[in-house]
Amino acid sequence: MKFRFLSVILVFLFTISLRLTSFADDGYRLWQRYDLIKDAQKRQYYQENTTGLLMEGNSPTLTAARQELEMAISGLLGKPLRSSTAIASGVLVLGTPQNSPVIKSLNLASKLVPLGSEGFLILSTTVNNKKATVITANSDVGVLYGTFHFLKLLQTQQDINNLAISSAPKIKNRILNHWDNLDRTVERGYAGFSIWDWHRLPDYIDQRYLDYARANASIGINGTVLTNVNANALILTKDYLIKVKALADAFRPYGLKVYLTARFSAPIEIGKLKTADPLDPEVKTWWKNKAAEVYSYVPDFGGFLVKANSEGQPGPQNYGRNHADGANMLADAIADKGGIVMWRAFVYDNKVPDDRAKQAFTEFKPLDGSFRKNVLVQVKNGPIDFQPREPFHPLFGAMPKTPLMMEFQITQEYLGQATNLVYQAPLYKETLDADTYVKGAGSTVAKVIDGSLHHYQLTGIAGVSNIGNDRNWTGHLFGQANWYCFGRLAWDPTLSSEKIADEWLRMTFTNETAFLNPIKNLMLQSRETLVNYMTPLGLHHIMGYSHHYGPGPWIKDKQRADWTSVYYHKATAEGIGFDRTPTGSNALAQYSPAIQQKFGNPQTCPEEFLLWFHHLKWDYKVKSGRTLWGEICQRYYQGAAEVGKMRQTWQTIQAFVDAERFNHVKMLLNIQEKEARWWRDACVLYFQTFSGRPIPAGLEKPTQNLDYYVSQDPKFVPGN
Ligand code: BDP
Repeated sequence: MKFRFLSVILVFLFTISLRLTSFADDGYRLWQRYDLIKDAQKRQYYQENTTGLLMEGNSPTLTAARQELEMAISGLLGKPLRSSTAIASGVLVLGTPQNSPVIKSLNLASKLVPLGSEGFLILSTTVNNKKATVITANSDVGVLYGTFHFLKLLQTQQDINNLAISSAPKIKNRILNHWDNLDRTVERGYAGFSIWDWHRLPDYIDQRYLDYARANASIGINGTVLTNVNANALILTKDYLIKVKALADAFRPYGLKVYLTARFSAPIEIGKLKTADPLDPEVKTWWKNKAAEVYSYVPDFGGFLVKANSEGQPGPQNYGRNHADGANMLADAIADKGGIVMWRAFVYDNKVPDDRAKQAFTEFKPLDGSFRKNVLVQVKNGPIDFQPREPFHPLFGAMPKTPLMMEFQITQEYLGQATNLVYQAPLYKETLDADTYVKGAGSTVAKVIDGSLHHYQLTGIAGVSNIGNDRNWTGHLFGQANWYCFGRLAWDPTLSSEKIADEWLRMTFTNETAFLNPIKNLMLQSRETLVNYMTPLGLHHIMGYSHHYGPGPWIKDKQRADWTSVYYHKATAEGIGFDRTPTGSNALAQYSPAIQQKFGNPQTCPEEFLLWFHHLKWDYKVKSGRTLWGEICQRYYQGAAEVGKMRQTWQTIQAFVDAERFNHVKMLLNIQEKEARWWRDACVLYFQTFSGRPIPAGLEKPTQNLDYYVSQDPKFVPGN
């Protein structure tokens, strides 16, 4: 009897542990989880609307769409999706008017034409008096995008009757930039090593490559630059090009084009030429032949991304030529193949005795209009370098005759790397929605880069990837939301941060509102929280030296002044901040008069940019009525305290998340809180040495003294 009782207990415990392990989840599936919808009624409803699949084409792209639907429907609804050969009630009809006679018979041309080569249409309709859902487009890849959109409706449990969705991307080239080296280290990568396993390519096609392509297609990303902007010319040799071809072949069905970074000195390094001068005929011929070779492996190769004459990279200026000379030479080499050159404007030189924030504008503005038609100038969102907050880059309001491409950083180099939860959509939106006033009010950065303001034909947006070979892809599970939101905003910059967070959370975790509400708020607040504990009120570039991890406002006396912190905060016994008004560097003059007027006066300058543009006395009164010193302290403490609240909020949703993912985020929030307090204490103590004022009453005292924080110098920070 006793034995039986014991065995019943054992079986019970075993079952529970099985259940728990089956709930455990390492995050590999991203937002494409397709777990059974628990609500039987909802399942029934979706089943009635997905009774079969009528799809006539069988291109690799349509096959990918079919496979995705089959996998998703059987997961979400617990039943296989059968192929239909005829219209039955509730059938899904997929295809283009070219490959599907049923779709052709619906005469959708007037609706399809405006959607271009990538847009899609999802329609609830009746065919032969039978209810059907049609997913169609002008191209197979449009159908694939539509398929992912349809699946999102199921995953986020939306109504799927009466659908009349038409969607087309607002920006043409939506591209990830991988800063991945050929030895598989990733510059500023915090999620392990590179996902490109060059050693085993071309013969070994890791399942990850396909899952990567699926994930990108699901959010409309249509290009990937495989290699670091600090480029290695070897990628352009035959040994590597055959590997590049293998990746391109794997990605092609998903509409994902491959691009490479071009090292400007490649003609010397791998071509044995004496020069890389862009005007030298031999150099031109070398690149033309090289391009032809690349296209012989990858016929739909996208083109080159180039970092030139920046941070020690070679470029046209080595030969007395300018950026347009360099970009145009490469552009000519690939123009007849339809390739593009993305030429980066991230240039600054410590030998130039001018505010670093001004230098890109100074170099590029005079070149407006002198680039070839297939060149995009790729500009970082702000004029310094992916700081937690920067004003928009002044070039966005200054190059009406040159297509400008946005460069955001998805990897969190300056945003707590992969230990901090920071949802970046609000950062991206802040830049996209910023008004350049270049053609009067409403000339937003988004309208510049989507081409609508200056009628650019060629448009683009890039995100520096946060992807590595960690099981969960991005190191921090919530880093996935940044990959996701980049793709969604690249497709449609007008989407709200809130809507994107909602979609991502529903697909990644659950549709339960008791989970969604608090965690969505947590995400939406997270970026401002980080700004507060790192760089409040317009402070910038005060992080640890070189690895950029942790606080380092005391960094000075390095090989380059523009890589120190004191260059940027300019704290003295009188005050703090970088004067970029006419009494200082006058970087403000690079913006339109409306902005100059507003930002030039500390009283009207948005407080979030106060110390970006102004050097102010410690006793300067800010909007809250506090002194500047008091406000700086207040923000640092508030930021750190908010991370404590994030940690508590996460604790309240435990019931909705599997143990593995719950604990992953929980442990990282513990780390984030420690780091936020580290930033707070280090910065407040350091700035106090200038302000000479006490930490306001009511705020807890730092546990260590300043020397302790200054002596912290972690040695092996990833991504460095
Ligand atoms: C900086 C990074 C550096 C990059 C550089 C760039 O610290 O690793 O190479 O940007 O964008 O943010 O070229």
